[in-house]
Amino acid sequence: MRSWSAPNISPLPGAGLPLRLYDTSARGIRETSPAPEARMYVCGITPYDATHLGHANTYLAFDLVNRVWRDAGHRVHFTQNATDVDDPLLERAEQTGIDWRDLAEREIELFRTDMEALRVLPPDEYVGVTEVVAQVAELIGRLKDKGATYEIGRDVYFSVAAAPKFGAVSGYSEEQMLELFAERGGDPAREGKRHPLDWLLWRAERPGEPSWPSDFGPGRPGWHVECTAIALSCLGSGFDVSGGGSDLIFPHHEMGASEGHVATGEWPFAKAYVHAGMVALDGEKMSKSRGNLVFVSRLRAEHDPMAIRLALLAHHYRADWEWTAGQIGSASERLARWRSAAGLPAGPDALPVLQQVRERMADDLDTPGALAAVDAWAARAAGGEGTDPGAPALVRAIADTLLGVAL
Ligand code: 5CA
Ligand code: ZN
Repeated sequence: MRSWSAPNISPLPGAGLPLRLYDTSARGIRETSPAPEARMYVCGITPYDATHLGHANTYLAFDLVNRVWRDAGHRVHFTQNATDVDDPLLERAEQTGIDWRDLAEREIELFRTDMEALRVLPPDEYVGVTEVVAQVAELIGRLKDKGATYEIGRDVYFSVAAAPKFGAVSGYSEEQMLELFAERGGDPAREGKRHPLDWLLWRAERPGEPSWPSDFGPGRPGWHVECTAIALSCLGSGFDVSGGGSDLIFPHHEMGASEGHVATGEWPFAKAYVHAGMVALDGEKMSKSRGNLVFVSRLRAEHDPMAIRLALLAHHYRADWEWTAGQIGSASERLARWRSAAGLPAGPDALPVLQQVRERMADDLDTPGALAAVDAWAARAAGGEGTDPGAPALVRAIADTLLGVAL
């Protein structure tokens, strides 16, 4: 499908540093060492409601990965899906009387507008699952050929017993896995399963539900296998970063990694699994199912999108944090201070700021540290320090290129 428009990026002098990121599967910070072309897959939205600040926070984190890699001289091959057919989407469509296709299209379009406003670099491939059902079915066929699947009625399941690396991504105990699987769309108690953690690959057609033809009969893809199929076809296995929010660690990324492994015989499926923290509102994770949401589109009606971006960047991407109304006010004030300083005819030398921002960002995307470096420069410039006429333009370029904030 159509992606969204790319913002301009100003070039920076010199080259950025190698990016270190916390890799969930390594349980520590590791240097990413991509080939000249870095490959990243970021799980996209299930488009049954508008983009909320939690989504935006997650997509900004991976936008920073993209920007830091580019600054370090890499080309970036970036793929994202949209889960445009799935139970929650079909349920919402049913409740609201809107055709599920129209609902998905409308929310995907709003998501594009939100991403554009927040200056998130677009993926090279933005893939709706409904566009690639045949490819997903083909991957399920490969898993079947490896003896990793079985059927309950006409539904096809992946057998966890066929996955030797299962557990390597999350490191969770079986007890934790069972709890999370039940919470996050799994069906541990279904009758006929060989193991409670076996997961659905293909859901056979049910009356009134959309379906596509396949070798296993008409139906639609299960959740995890869609991302595995899209990542494999666009990026191949062994890509650099698989990304999403921390609620995707298990089951989604765990199960996807095993599918990729069993289908290709190659491990790891992704070299690093990177997860953003959860944004909460009123003490609970912001989620479409709970309905405790702050929509990016609504916030945009009243605030500069660059202030929204700065409000999110003020938190480290891996932190879990709670949105409060005051944060947009502080971010707007910061934006005003930066704009005012970056509009001065001169300021203190900004090359040290470039070095500091590069160092902070390469260190597991330390955005609070990066913002502090720009704050310090802006305060000095506002105090009349420095006579470098090129400094304000360089600070604008740093904010733009590395932080995605247009001043
Ligand atoms: N379509 C699937 C991924 S294939 C999905 O999880 N969609 S989603 O719309 O529920 O979430 C989209 C992304 O936003 C995921 O990476 C998810 O981890 C992240 N996300 C959802 N809620 C929050 C939240 N409250 N805070 C931070 N990130 C969130
Ligand atoms: Zn996904």
